[in-house]
Amino acid sequence: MAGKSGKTTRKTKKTPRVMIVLGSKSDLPVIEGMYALLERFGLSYGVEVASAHRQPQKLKRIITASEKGGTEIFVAAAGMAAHLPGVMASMTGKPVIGIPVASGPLMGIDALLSIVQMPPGVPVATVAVGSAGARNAACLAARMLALKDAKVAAAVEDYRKELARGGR
Ligand code: AIR
Repeated sequence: MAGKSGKTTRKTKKTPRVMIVLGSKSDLPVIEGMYALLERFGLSYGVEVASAHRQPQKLKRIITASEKGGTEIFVAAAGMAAHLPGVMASMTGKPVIGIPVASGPLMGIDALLSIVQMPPGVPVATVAVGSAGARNAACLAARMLALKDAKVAAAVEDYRKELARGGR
C-alpha cells in the first residue's frame, strides 16, 4: 500500500480472492475504505497499479498471474477516460467491478460513462463514483463470493444487521 510502506501492493495472501487494479497511484485514496470492509468479510485482496493506456502489457501480466493464482473477482478503479475496467473485462471471464473516480475536470462523469457503457457481452458491474462506490465494490464482491461461501455470507449478513441498527 502507498503510505507508510511506500509500496503500492498490499496482499493479505499470495493469491488474493479479490484483485483491485488502479489506473494510477493517484487513485489510491479513493479505495481506502475498501480495506476494512474486505477484511471484515474475510476476503484476501491485492492492490496493483496498471493504467490500461500507459501500461497495457503490465495489466495483461497482472490479469494472467491473478487468474492463474485463483483470483475470483477483479475490481478496477480509474478516472477520466476510464477504460481500465472494460479492458480487464475483455481479458478475463471473471466478474469485473468498476469504480469511476472523479479525478478530472469533468468530476467523474467521464469515468462513469466510460465504465458503465460497455458493449453487450463484456459486462462491468459499475458502482457509484468515488469512495462510496469503492465501499460498494467491496460489498458487492462479498455478496458474489457469499453465494458459495458460508463464512462470507455470515459476514455479509452481520454487516447488513449493523447497517440496520444505524451503522454506516
Ligand atoms: N488514467 C490513467 N491511465 C488511464 C486513465 N484513464 C486515469 C487514472 C486517474 C487519472 O487518469 O485512473 O484517475 C489521472 O491519472 P494521473 O496518473 O495523471 O494522476
